Parts: sequence; structure tokens; C-alpha cells
Amino acid sequence: MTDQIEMAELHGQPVLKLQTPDGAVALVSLFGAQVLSWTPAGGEDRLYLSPEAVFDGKTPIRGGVPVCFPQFASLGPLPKHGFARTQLWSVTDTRPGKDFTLVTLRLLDNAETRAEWPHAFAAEMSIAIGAGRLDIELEVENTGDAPFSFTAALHTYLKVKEVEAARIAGLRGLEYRDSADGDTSKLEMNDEVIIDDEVDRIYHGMPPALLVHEGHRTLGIHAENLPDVVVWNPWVDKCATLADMPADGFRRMLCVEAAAVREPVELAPGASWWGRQSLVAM
Ligand code: TA6
Repeated sequence: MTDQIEMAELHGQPVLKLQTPDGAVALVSLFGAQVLSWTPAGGEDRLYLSPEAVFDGKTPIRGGVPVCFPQFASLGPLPKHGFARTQLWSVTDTRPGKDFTLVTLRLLDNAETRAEWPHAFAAEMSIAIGAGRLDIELEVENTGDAPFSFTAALHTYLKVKEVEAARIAGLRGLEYRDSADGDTSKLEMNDEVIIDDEVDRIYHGMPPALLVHEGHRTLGIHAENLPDVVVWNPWVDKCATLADMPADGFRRMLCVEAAAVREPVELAPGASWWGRQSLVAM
């Protein structure tokens, strides 16, 4: 393609390898339009990809940034997290810049998606890396003649050295739905959220500055049009039920996901919507 964007394979599945002139690298799977790896210039991979992830072109890939669309989790009639993560997307644009590299992938409704969700749509994922940042944008257009609604999330698996040492700052004062405690509604009272047990929460409100600290590293998360934040770690027992995670996998990951969940996005015929998540390595 170009020397900044190449087609490659990972475990037999097609991926795009993006590089910037200053040395940032990302891998994007065509299956799911899923970023699998992101290494800022001069840094280490900031995304967790399970060493036991399945690459068979059918099973959702455990790690990176799965795209949940048109349904988040099991909050609706569709299979968990919707079908975007198990569809093959096509590459529609590749843009190598002086200080960025961008690719765009597209998914159109087809017989499989219509069997689950009877709507005409065009979805695009634009993924861009710069020296220290990863920007992911999901755009959805209603190409049919009836309105539809959906929920969505960019289900980001952050890679951590030891999850108990990570601290999430910026959530204080937000109301959240605690899915690990019977979907009860709670208020976050802590300046920093730490993970020392199973956590499965949907925070309502994306703070202007959401930071994940771990040792000397910090990651900034910024989102537009994705007004919720999901925080998930399965901890010991749930992790043991996940066939594609090693027993200690929960210690190496922390999902912090920009999402649109509480208020489904409503799209009239011909209308479109976009939501963006940016990760900035500090
Ligand atoms: O984002 C949190 C969540 O909805 C959790 O409830 C958890 O099950 C996770 O997603 C992973 O889902 P998956 O279908 O990929 O195993």
C-alpha cells in the first residue's frame, strides 16, 4: 500500500500495519475493524491482546479495541456486543501523513447483519495514530427509509503491568450502573478508582480529563459524542470462565471504554452520527 500502511497477517488473519515516520505502530484487524496493538513512538504496547485470543475469523478477538455496535453488552435482543466485531470490514481509505497515519474501514448491512438487525446502515471506523496518540472514530449512517436506534462502545483493553497498581482518575461525582452488583445505581465517591475485585460499571458522563496512572506512565482518554465510560475487569473467577484468557490475564488488562449506552443513539433515515475516542500516552 505505502511504506506507512501495509497489509500483513496475524495468526492467519488479515491486518493493516500502520506506522508513523517517528516510529508509532498499530495493528488493525479487518475482522471487526479492531485495533489489536498500539505502540506510541519510543514506547511500549498500550493495548492488551490475550495470548489465548482466537483468530478464526468467527470468534470475537479478546483484546485491543473491539467495536460494540449496534448493541452494547446484553442490553438488547442481539448477541452480546452486537455484530460489528465479528464482521469482515473493507478498507476504503489509507492516508500516510508527515506526523500521522490514518486508515478507514467500512461495514455495510448485509444478509448476516439484517438477519439480526433489520436495518440499512453504513458504518465507518477511522483509526489514526500520531507520535503519542491513537484516535478511533466510529461513524454510522442510516441508509434506509426507517429510523433506528443503537448503543455502541469502543471496548478498549488497556495493557497494564499489574492491575492493582493502576488508578483511574476523573470519575468522582459520576453516577454509575454497577453490573457486578445487580445493576444497582451508585455514585462514585473516590478521586481514584482502583481495581482489587471484579468491576463492571457504566459511568454516565465522560469527564473532560480521564487519566489512567500506572507507575511512571499515564494515559489520557478523551471522547466526543460517547457520553458514558465503561470500566471492566473480570478478576479471578470470571476470568477463569473466559476460555480465551489465561488464568492471570485479568492482572494484565483493564478495560476503559468510551461508550453511548444509557441514551441509545436515534438515527432518522439519511442521518448520521459519529463518536470518537482518543488515547494519549504521557
Ligand atoms: O464491557 C464490559 C462487558 O460488557 C462485561 O460485562 C464483560 O462481559 C465484557 O464486556 C466482555 O464481553 P465479551 O463478550 O467480550 O466476553
